[in-house]
Amino acid sequence: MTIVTPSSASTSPVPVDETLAAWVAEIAELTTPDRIVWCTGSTAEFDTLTREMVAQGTLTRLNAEFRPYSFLARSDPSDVARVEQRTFICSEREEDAGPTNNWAAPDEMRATLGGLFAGSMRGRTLYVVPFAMGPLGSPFTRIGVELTDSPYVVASMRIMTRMGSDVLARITPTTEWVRAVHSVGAPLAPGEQDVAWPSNPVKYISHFPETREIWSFGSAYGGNALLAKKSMALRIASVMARDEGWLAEHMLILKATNPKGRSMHIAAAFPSACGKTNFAMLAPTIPGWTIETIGDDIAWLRQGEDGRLRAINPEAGFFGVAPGTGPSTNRNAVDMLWGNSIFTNVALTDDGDAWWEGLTPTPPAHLTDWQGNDWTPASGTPAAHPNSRFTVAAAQCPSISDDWQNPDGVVIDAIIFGGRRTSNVPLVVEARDWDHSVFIGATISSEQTAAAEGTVGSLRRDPFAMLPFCGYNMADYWAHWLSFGRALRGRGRVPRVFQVNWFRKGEDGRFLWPGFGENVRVLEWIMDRVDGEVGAVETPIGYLPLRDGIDTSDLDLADGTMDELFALDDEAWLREADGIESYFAEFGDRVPAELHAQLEVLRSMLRAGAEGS
Ligand code: GTP
Ligand code: SPV
Ligand code: MN
Repeated sequence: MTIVTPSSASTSPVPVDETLAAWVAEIAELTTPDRIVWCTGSTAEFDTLTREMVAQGTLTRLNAEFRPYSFLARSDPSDVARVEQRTFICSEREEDAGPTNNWAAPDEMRATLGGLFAGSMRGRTLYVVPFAMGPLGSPFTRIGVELTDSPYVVASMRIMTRMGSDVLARITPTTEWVRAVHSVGAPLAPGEQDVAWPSNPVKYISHFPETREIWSFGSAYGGNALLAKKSMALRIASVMARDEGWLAEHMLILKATNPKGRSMHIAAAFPSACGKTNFAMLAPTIPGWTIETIGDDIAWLRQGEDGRLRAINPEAGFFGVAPGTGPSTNRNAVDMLWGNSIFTNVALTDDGDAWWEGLTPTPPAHLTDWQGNDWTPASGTPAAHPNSRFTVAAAQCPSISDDWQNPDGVVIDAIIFGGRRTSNVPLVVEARDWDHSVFIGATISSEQTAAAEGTVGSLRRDPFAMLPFCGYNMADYWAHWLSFGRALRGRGRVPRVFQVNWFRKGEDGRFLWPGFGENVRVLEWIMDRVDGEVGAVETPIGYLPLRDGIDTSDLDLADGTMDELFALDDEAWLREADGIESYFAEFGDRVPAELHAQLEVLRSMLRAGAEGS
């Protein structure tokens, strides 16, 4: 850790690019921190930071007997999730942000932020965090620098990204890098006692896509504050990708190998807290299958030299949902969390370990809940916050693939879109062709989760699982996907596309499908379809498995469950079609003609079906 005063910002451990040094000095002048630290990314630095946070009360060290080198952070109760209403895309023109983003004029936003950031780091340290998204040296990789006054952010960024001196050394006058500024917005007066989780009720998560800048104020929660992740690797990167002909997506990447030894790589987009981490680490229930993990949240995809679709996981760690993670749902995640982990807003056991709903079949008799209160099973509230999270290095995952850092990425054979739908959407359906795939992605709706502020359970459109993360007009993003497919078709192979829904419920309100490790049964069908080994039934919404097309042997399903999972209600789908028409209308004439055409195909097939029956 190199400590320098604001006036000598260039005295860093490695030579610093002059533009970077000047920018750090400029931000320091605005935010007036007491000191500046250039982060090296070393283990010693991480150790110092976490010790300081323990002393300060931000972190509690977990009992090393159960969870070595691990910590619990309790956030302010008002700073537990992404704040979509406070997230802005400040493009020059409002129409370039589109109707699904909050827009603010760049000049106005700069003026607002200038006021908020003035003196905002007083009494604190400004950390300079150089980071790479993607393996160093890969053609996919992009660099950024986050300036933050939160040591929690620094420690998390060290786990989640490749961070420190190696990245700093790569920043030269010709390097393109993303500028990201973050402040918790809680300056300290001289001698003022700090709180455990400083934050500010006023929050702004602002993006300037044209200048590739990010300014985040008031929150230290992951998605609002680890700016490499959603802000850079999705919102800013989606704009870079549009301009440069690639894709930045909210997708996991996995490698599946079937008992015949056939392997495929699959990328899947599910909305926040809809199962990406779990699917990426799936422990198959059918013998002979192997699933390996490449990424659990973000994928960057491009056409390789060979014309094939290739993808990397730009991250280096997992910031995963804790509740629901247990030995029977996600064994790999439980095992990877043996140590070296930061837990945020989970409960604390009396012997100093972490606990959350779903970790064990029954809760301990007594806990300290995520807000630091006594808790017993009779309390009637969750002990861990529903959006409590773990932060852990990807390398600790037992199912991590040898290829997870392959600089050339892995070849993607199939893409899956998913969502959380109580009704209507079948367990799995295959798209007819690329245009239909984009139509499916564009019209996905999903029930909202605790990952963002809002009403949990309310159904909303979440196109490509990118609603909160697309840095430009969503209709232009659909057009970009269409043209990306044309480019693939021109030179290589277009991956097959599927939609899944693990969350359909029966009349009793229970999930019809067992999910988790049993999802391998759906993967099996998908792989067999890609290889042309099984037939399908054509329906208005795409190709469905033949009767008994999904292997359900040894599954304890109630009679008629598979019929319910695939039941197609034409009337309900005609209403969906009306909903899609109104949705498209929100984007005016920017909606690609191909998508209107797909809507008409859907309608006419539904009407023909309704007449035929
Ligand atoms: P983000 O990190 O927010 O992007 O979420 P994610 O998509 O990685 O979601 P994650 O895998 O963490 O799952 C979120 C919640 O859904 C957890 O509580 C899981 O236990 C639950 N879940 C995941 N897969 C399944 C499944 O197949 N069936 C059911 N019923 N629940 C699931
Ligand atoms: C999500 O909300 O989709 C996440 C968690 O992956 S966060 O990084 O906080 O956005
Ligand atoms: Mn996510």
